[in-house]
Amino acid sequence: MIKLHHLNNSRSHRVLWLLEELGTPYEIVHHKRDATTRLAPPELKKIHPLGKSPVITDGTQTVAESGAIIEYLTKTYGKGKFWPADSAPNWVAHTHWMHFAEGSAMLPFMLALYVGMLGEGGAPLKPRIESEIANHLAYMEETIGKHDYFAGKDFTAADIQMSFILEIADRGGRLKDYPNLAGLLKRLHDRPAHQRAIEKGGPLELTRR
Ligand SMILES: N[C@@H](CCC(=O)N[C@@H](CS)C(=O)NCC(=O)O)C(=O)O
Repeated sequence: MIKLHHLNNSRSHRVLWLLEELGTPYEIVHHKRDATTRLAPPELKKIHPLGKSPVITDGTQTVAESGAIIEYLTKTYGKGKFWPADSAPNWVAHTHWMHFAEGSAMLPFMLALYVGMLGEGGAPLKPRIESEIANHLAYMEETIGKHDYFAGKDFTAADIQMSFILEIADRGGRLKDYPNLAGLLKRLHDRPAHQRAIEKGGPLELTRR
């Protein structure tokens, strides 16, 4: 049985959502962030050395890193759903967006979070961070202007992986300048599986950055 180690208000929401989309049996183990530090509880280190979420176990397998988990679950249990075949015309685009979320787009948002903690001391870095956030969001906006979902006309795993970037941008009030992305986020929220994931894992209350 698949076991998802779910941390409240975290990237594990996307794995929970995927599991609901796939309709495959799974179990959630809830972990709670420390109220002051916002860090994961130490027991997560017993599951994986990084002590972060998401992480899943499935029989003898332990898989960490959201992109790897999403690929593992989709390929093992998806029966061809949500993951374009290697020969499909949108396979390259899908691979790009699967990696872009954590490999490119998250970095300026993480910098905004940490540099924001420096107060005035971080001020010299802010214009560069803001221009990088705008650079990434504008590219995403242009893509969704061409087709409804990141990898083309159909919803795929890449939309789940990219959704966390949309959520963070939305909490920071940034999506008002990107109507295509705001429309996509609404379409994603409207999916019944997304709503079930929120019911089971709790609302996504993310730190503003
Ligand atoms: N790139 C990793 C990031 C994992 C990660 O940093 N998770 C955060 C939650 S969003 C976490 O566990 N933070 C708690 C901590 O670092 O103690 C992924 O996408 O899975």
